[in-house]
Amino acid sequence: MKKVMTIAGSDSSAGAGIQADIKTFSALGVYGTTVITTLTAQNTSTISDILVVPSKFFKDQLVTTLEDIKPDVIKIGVLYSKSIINIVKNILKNYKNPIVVDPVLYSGTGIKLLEDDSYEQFQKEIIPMSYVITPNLKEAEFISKIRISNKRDMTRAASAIFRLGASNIIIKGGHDGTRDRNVLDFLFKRKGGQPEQILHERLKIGETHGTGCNFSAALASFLAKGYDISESFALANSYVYETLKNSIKIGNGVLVSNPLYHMYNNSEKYKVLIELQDSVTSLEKMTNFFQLIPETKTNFVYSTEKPKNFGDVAGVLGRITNLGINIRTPNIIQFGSSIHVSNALLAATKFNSLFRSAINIRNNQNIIKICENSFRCSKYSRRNEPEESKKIEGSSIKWGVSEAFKKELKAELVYHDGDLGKEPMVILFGYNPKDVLDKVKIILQGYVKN
Ligand code: PXL
Repeated sequence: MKKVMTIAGSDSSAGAGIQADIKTFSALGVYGTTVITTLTAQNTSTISDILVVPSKFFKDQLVTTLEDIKPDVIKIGVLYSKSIINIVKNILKNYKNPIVVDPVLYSGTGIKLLEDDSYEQFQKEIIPMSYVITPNLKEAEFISKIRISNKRDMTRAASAIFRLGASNIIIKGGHDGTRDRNVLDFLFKRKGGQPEQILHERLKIGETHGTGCNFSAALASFLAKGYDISESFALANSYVYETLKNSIKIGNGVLVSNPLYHMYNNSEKYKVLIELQDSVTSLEKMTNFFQLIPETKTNFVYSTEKPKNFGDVAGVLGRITNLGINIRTPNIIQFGSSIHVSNALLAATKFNSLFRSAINIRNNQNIIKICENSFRCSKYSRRNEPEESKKIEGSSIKWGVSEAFKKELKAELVYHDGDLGKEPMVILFGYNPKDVLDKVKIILQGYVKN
């Protein structure tokens, strides 16, 4: 496994600093070691106190960790004091792998994270060690002493920072405080050429906490994995854009960016796909299931926890059909592939948030009789649907399922008897696909006997 060391401050609110770094390293599959410079007492609105780690102990952390675990890349964040800067410089002076320097001067909430009299030392000792330095616009202005209001200023600022000894410079446009629709980030490379730029639409989420740390930690991770500086810039940029889009409201202050979003989201979605696939396979093997497939065919869906929209509901692409007694499934299970049954499930979750799976089956008198004897059922009539709802594709079922649950909050099954040109239908709900399959089996047992 590739290894990245972060030398940075601890953030008790866990949005920035060491905590942001370790989340980012873990999400991107590299091993992170953490050498702590300062402890901050912090929340999403302010930093109330800062404790600088005693120099001797700081040095012990750095030396002991480095002796044993050799990082492929080192990331430097908050250093805070002259004494820490000097230790970092002395210990790392012969270190050959890339060093990513995030020149943190202030917290997003405006608290100083580098002592006034330490900046000179930082500029003299740390900037020249950097393989890449990642200032935001304000930091780039401070370091270069150039006010940046256009691309020419930006290029002049980069030249000034190169003169201080940086090898590559990434200037992040996200914090520029303007109302520009888009955000531009630039990579200036030591070897020259036009700067590389990446443009994103500005997210309307206000100030966020942790983004700068996530970016430099992601950059360090991609460099450690062997991507070059341009590739790492692009990859870190797109990663951070996602973490920003999925920022979370964790306290009363600013939003906190969410570097674990990809991991949670993808692993949960993966589990949903596997479980649904398993149950679809079992369904294919149920000898008599073909008798329950309606004219308009069946879909079988399963959602992530608390689904927000179709994108969170997996289903069978192209539906489950039958050819005579044989069940046919295209064997492609995808998120967003069902409209009607997903809509039914999304409506049902508003009344019972534990429902995550659903299937639609044929509605005839025998089936309804068995259902009414076995489950809590509720019924709606499509004839009562308001005109406005009829006009929107896919909204009938949402309306109907909601009506049915309003009548019977504990329903496990909802049906309607059709309308002109609309086939009558039964929709079964369950906590997971196996739960739905068990209900299907009960119906099938009664039905086949008949
Ligand atoms: O986002 C910069 C930063 C870095 N490190 C620590 C911080 C902050 C911002 O608050 O607290 C420890």
